[in-house]
Amino acid sequence: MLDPSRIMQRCGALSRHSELSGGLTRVYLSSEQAAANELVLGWMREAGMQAWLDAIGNVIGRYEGEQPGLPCLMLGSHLDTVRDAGKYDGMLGVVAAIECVHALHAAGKRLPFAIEVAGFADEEGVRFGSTLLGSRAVAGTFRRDSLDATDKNGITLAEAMHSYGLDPTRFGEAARPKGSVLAYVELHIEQGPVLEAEGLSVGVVTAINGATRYALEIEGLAGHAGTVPMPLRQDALAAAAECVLAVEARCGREPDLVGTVGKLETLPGAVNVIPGRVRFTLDLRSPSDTLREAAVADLLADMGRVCLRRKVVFRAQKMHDERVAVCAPWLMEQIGAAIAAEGISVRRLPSGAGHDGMAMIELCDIGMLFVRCAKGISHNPAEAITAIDAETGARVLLRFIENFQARKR
Ligand code: HGY
Ligand code: MN
Ligand code: MN
Repeated sequence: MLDPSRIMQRCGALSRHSELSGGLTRVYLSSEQAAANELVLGWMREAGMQAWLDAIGNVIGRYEGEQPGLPCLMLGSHLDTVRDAGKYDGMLGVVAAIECVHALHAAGKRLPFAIEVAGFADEEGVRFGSTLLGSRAVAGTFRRDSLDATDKNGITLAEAMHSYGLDPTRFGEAARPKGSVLAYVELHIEQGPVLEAEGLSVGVVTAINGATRYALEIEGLAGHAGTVPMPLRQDALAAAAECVLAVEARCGREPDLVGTVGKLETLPGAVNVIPGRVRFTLDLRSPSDTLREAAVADLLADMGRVCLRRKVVFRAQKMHDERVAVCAPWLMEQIGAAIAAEGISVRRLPSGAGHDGMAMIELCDIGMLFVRCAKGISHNPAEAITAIDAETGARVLLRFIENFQARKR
């Protein structure tokens, strides 16, 4: 009853709604996201669900249980992407979940709980810097001051919501009451090499690594590249370069720590001007919150010292900070049982990548099912999966759903 070619075709269809010609970039509250949402709403309705856009811009589909109004098992993932993204990060989880509901509906099957599929609107946090905005609203942890965050054009989240047709003052309406969601379970590509290296198509996630993001700025003194002697320079980019290498050195010291400077902007950005200002980002992850917090403290101190020595000003603004999100053992068991029933050995593994479960854990227990992706490549247009693995993932998810036993939290 599951149609893997439809899963692959739908991920392809979604990838065509992009601001990037020849590639995939779809950010929160963009016209591209509005177009992609329309596709997903239609697929949800075809699968027998009521479907709507919630107060923060998530796409939600609901398939009633044996009687209307029952608490739901929530599935899904995110529909926004990074810049120049692959077509499966996020989208596969939404499309595969819809495929499972489609199969239940085609078989006229109703379960002792409702099923909801969420297409979260902003997991990547590319447009406004902070992340998980859609899932935080559902979990009831969305912070009002997030509405003041601005994008690269100075548009605030509140203004973007208005232009999108949403009332920013009503974001609270997306929040779910405790108990209305029995569990949140997300199917997602692994975005790492483990499953492929071990010849496995699927795996059970144990925990989602903690993550910290900072927006950093160094202010030096712009000057004439031809006239200012080297010892007199306050070169913001040279200082930033030392900071970037400090990230690499500090994180390279610990196996359970990764640090990335993903974005760096040099101003004014002319070949013959000493850079007066640099804005850059820091992304730090670890399965240990203690390790991550220590690394953040060390790096901010190191960067401060570099800037002091170079007589430039250092500014740091925390944009995101999420502790490790541990998947519930009872959900890991039920997902594992569904994998074993397919004759696949059950591999448990942590997620180095962040996911909406980091927000949803405030509302309910969370579980994740990983699907193998080629060479573990992700956040890259080369991201790829096979139709067979897409089908296996959907088959395991459907078996998990049909055997799901709710637990009290
Ligand atoms: O950054 C992450 O780990 C996720 O893709 N948002
Ligand atoms: Mn991602
Ligand atoms: Mn993702």
